[in-house]
Formats: sequence, C-alpha cells, structure tokens
Amino acid sequence: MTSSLRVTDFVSSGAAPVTSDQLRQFDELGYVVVDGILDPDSDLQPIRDDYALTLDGLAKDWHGHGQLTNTFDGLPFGERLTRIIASSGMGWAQSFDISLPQGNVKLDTPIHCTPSVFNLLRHPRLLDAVEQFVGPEIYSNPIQHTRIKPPEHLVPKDHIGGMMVRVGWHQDQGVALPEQDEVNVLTVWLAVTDATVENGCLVVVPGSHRDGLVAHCPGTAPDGGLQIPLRLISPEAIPVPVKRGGALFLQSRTIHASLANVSDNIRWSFDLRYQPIGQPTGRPAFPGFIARSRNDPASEVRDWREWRQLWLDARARLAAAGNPVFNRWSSDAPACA
Ligand SMILES: O=C(O)CCC(=O)C(=O)O
Ligand SMILES: [Fe+2]
Repeated sequence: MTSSLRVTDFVSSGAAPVTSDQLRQFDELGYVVVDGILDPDSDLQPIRDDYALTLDGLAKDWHGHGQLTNTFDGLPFGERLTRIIASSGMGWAQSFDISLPQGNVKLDTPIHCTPSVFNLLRHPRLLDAVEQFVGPEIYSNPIQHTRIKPPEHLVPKDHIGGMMVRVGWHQDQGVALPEQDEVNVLTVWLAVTDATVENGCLVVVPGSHRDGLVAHCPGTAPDGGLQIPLRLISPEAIPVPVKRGGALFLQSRTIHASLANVSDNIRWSFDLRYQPIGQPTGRPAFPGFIARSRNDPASEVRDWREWRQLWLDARARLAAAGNPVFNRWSSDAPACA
C-alpha cells in the first residue's frame, strides 16, 4: 500500500518537507533547493561537536609529532581548522570523511563513522524528504562525503585532490560504475555552513539531466579528478547557494561543479545518496545499508556500530585485496582529445 504513496498524500498528512512545486522543478530542471530540511541548531550541533572533537584530536596528535607548533585551542571550528591547515600543511580530509578513498586503502586509513553521522544519515525528516523522491524503500548509497573546505589558497599543493578544493564539471552517475546507470540515485547535498558564491557553493546546468551521460575525462578537473570537457558545458550554468540546514537535491545525470572557496572561512557540506532498496550502488566495494523500509522495518540498520562495522570490514577487504576499479573513463577517448 505504501509503495503507491503520491506526493499529495504526503502534503495532506503534513509530513512532506518538499512541496509539489519543488518536486516539479526537480523533474524539469534536475535540481531543487529545499530550505530547512534540518534545524541548523539542534540537528547540526551534534555534528559540529563531533567534528570539533576530531579536530582537537588531530591538532594534539600533529602537535605531539612536531607537525604543528600551535594547536589553536579555543578558536571556533572553522577558524581553528583554517589556522591549523595554514600552519601545518597537513591533509585532514580523510580523517573527517564518511567514505573510504578510491585507492590505496590501508588497514589504518581513517574513516569517520560516528553516531552523529549515522543519525544524520537516518534523520527522520531527511528520510521523509528522500522518500518523496525515491519512494518508501530507502537504501543509503555508500558514495558519500563530508567536505570541509578551507579558503582554497590555503590548501597545501600535495593535498589538492581529496575534497579540499572545488570539483570539476561532472554528473554523479559519471563517477559511479555502469551497474548503477538505470538506478534512481538521489544526491542530497546538505549545507552545514551557509554555502555561497563566495565560499564555493555548487553550480548546476538546469535541464542537463535530460541529455544522458556525457564523457568524463580523467585527470582534467581542478582537483585532478574526472571532468566533462569544458566545451560541452552550457553557459546557462547557475550557482546554487544553500542556507545551513537546507539541501540541494540533484538527479544523477544533472551536470554540476563547485566554485572555489575565496572567502576567509570554511565551506562545510555533506553529500549523501539514497536509492531504492535492492539495486546496484555503482560502488560495490563499499557498503550501503537499509535506511528505511516500510515493508520490512526489521531490515533497517539502526545501530551506528553495525554501520561502522560494515565500513571496517570493507576497509579490511580492500587493504588485503588491493584496489577495485572505480572509474569507467579513459583519457584516450576521442572526447578527451
Ligand atoms: O561539494 C562539492 O564541492 C561537490 C559536491 C558534489 O559534486 C556532489 O555532492 O555530488
Ligand atoms: Fe557531484
């Protein structure tokens, strides 16, 4: 019965965070911003506390190893991180990230699987919104990241890859394996700090989700990753600011990039992905989980430790077996010439 829920059912029950106009925009343009998915104070404070503690641990560790002369205790999180980056030259992104890297996974590669992140992935209001896009049987796709970006000019040259600078033009489907091409994978880009043109919000090409998957060329993006050749990018692209607690929802073929952070503070977001249960994720080496099932509630993962264990097991497998293929593109393709 629940699988036939329509948008109007949600609207009339008062439980729908996304309006029917917003859903229509998503269908027509391939993206929509919804303000106030989370309460920026009560919902995001556990995340801020969690990351503040992690940063404190990193600062002490680096200080103890002589990589940092001052731990900048007592500063607000963004300022503290920015000062630490500027004075240490260390990479921090993997210590904060909620996924493993795509290569060189070792037994001690950090991954930030904590209760606050798990609660975010399963936040009821967030899942209510996701349900409006993918239906009531919701799988958490493991292609997910925390991106805490400092002012771009401070990022140490050897750490340009790995989520610290702007990303190049791409479709999220282009960074997944073809097994996922027919799956309705929803990207939820959640702002922890206000995302603005100045601090590096996303830029999208409205309507680009209708044009199919476009060629991506390895090694051509500002961060060294994949990018769609610039000649294929429409000049109609528009920046999409998002207020903290709000989310940008993207279709998997919507072309997007992010701007450089030219402000003097951090830009912080989570990008999460959800899809219907029982379909390939596009990154089979990584573990997803059932976030909500109205048909079989007992199948939901509800304990953050269970979720963390899935990642630790994946890490052990990858460390032992070497790196799987994550990329379908070749720089020899005619489109990349
Ligand atoms: O946050 C960014 O800068 C890029 C994020 C992105 O491409 C995504 O969430 O799909
Ligand atoms: Fe993306």
